[in-house]
Amino acid sequence: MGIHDNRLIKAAVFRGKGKAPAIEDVTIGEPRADEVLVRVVACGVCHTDMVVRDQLLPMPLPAVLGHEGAGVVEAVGSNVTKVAPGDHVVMSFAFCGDCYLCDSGHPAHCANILPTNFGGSRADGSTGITDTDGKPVHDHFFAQSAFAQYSLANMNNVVKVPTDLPLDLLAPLGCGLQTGAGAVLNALKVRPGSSFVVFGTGAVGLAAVMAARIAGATQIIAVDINADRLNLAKELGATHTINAKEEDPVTKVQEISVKGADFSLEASGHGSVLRQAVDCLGFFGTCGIVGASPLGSEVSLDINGVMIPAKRIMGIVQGDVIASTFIPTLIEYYRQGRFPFDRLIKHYDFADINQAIADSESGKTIKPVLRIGTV
Ligand code: CXF
Ligand code: ZN
Repeated sequence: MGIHDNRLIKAAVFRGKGKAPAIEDVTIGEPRADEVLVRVVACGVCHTDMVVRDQLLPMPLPAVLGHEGAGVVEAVGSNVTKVAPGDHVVMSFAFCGDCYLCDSGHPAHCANILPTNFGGSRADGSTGITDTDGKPVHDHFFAQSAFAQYSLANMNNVVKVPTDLPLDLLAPLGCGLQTGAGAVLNALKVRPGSSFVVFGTGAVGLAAVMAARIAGATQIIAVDINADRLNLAKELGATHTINAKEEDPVTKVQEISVKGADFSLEASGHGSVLRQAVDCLGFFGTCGIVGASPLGSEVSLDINGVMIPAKRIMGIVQGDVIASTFIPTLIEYYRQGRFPFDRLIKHYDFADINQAIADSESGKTIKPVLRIGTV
């Protein structure tokens, strides 16, 4: 399907705090000089979409969400040279490209990460989407708003991908999967022979398990309260699992690792779990935080229990990766059978977006991916 002359497309519009989206007819504008118009083929559903729907991370509504989009480049602005019409792309997170953090190779920790991803518009306040009443709809969520047939991405956040792999497989690489894998391989730099514990076995946590095996960790411990997911974690590389409903994970990790864990990753978004992820570390152990919590969430720590064993706590956004190099690496691991992330995915029609969201929230589906268009 080509874009209609009047640029009328379908998009899932989130109109109120906590409310389910509805698919509406909206109009999308032309790409600006630094933008890429992408015909969206698929988009993953990530926990952060729900966090924003519920306004726990505020973004102005009504808005088109969706930030694990993948599709085919339809048109590019005059400054864009890295992709051309017809290219297959995965869209990832937005960053300003101008601040000292972007300059030092940490675009996921960009000083403008909140306005560029959650501002609900371009930097100048304009949106590319209007509803049937002619009113602007907030967009540019993660510079994509990909729960829609077309997306206005930025040249910064499109990653060219091979055309022989399906876009409805590759879509979630742009957020959840690179977050878990990047945390292990890039931020924590889990060492061969080390012990690694992940708290939370959603898409991020399971990506971390697969990455810990790639990194050569010899103890890979998955903690959750969902027995099915713990079984899947074992199939994907966990050497041990702990059901936190049945056993105390801190005691159990200390028993398994003897000296305490070298690395832990908090991927559940709960403060009480973060405390466990710190408590289970050994001397010089590092705990990474990737679970998104409501703004203002706090946790208490045993100060001497952190200081004396020289524990480290590391905040990690999007695995602190450069998406344009890390996503192709994950694709190579997939081809080699070392990162079988297809095991996490269940596909839904775009029209069933609310079922996909419900199945994600109930834990029935690990990574819902919406099929929005064809190649
Ligand atoms: C977010 C979490 C908050 C900062 C930006 C990235 N996660 C994406 O799903
Ligand atoms: Zn996400």
